[in-house]
Amino acid sequence: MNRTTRRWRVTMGATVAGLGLLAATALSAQAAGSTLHEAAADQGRYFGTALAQGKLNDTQYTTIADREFGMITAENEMKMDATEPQQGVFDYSAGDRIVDWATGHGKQVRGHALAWHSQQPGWMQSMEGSALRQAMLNHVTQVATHYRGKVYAWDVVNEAFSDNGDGSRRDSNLQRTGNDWIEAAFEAARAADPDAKLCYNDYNTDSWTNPKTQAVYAMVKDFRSRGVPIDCVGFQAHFNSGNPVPNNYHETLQRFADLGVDVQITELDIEGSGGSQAEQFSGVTQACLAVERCTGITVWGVRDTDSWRASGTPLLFDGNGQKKAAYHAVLDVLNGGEPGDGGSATS
Ligand code: 9MR
Repeated sequence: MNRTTRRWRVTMGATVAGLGLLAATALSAQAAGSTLHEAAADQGRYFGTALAQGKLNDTQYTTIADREFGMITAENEMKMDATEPQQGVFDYSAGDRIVDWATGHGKQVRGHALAWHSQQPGWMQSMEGSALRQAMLNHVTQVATHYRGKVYAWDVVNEAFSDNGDGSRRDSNLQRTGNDWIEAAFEAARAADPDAKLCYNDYNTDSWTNPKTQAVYAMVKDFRSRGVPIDCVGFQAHFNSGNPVPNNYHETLQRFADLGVDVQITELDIEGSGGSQAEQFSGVTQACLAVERCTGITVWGVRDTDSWRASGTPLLFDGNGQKKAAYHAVLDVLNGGEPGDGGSATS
């Protein structure tokens, strides 16, 4: 029974018992999910955030994170430069701190990210060819093995497509090792951690008509048809006025889900403020709820001041840890039970 049903029954029961309208209203309010995590869980979804290990001593930060979120992504601590600072020398201290905090507070973890052109350690940046391919595969194997059993889903490969409008792969040292580097990374991740969901994660893949979206779709379709192990696609969802939530966002999520993969919103933030920001956050939330295989939403930070683009105030809590209009809008949609059409979310 979801919250909507329960609210209905609580309200009916209260009326029948003659408790009166006020009491019924109070019970109804109590029954709705009062946090993002709770309300999302009632919809069979998770609601998560990125955390930075350097802020785990900030009690305002951890209090909000503990109360509101059920899924944790390490903002930087599990990336290649953090986990393999020297070739063959692995450092899991910062990543472990995030994972320990998450599991200690009953949360799940999204792993981010095993293979990426960016945030490579210096030694890897200067590598190429088969030596780089081997080093990348060893990295994927070692890190996925270290975190085996602790990670719900991995961003196995991050941001491998270009933004130049022709749907091509992004040029990088990894891409130059051969077009099959992505599937090789997925195979290595599956062998190392058979139980984690393996995701491809990217940005600017929100509009169904964007050539980059189409190119990622074609890759996922190809992987599915050839049995390359891929379970999910992550949509980063970094929006601002120049890159608003598209009208066809729901269609994009649904088309990917129809390939037989889960879809997840992995790094959501929307620059702006007030009602217009709140409306866009609602639209994204509605779009996810409208797609059965959209398994959860992660926002990319806790307070506006924690954001990688803090000046755009793109998150759900202000710099004082107060809930913004966007927070209430997301919570209302999660509690609404009747998903709307994400296509209504325009900026
Ligand atoms: O939020 C992250 C920021 O602290 C780092 O400096 C930055 C370095 O590239 O990465 C940010 O996170 C990125 C994520 O890992 C991948 N998608 C884009 C995110 C925002 O830049």
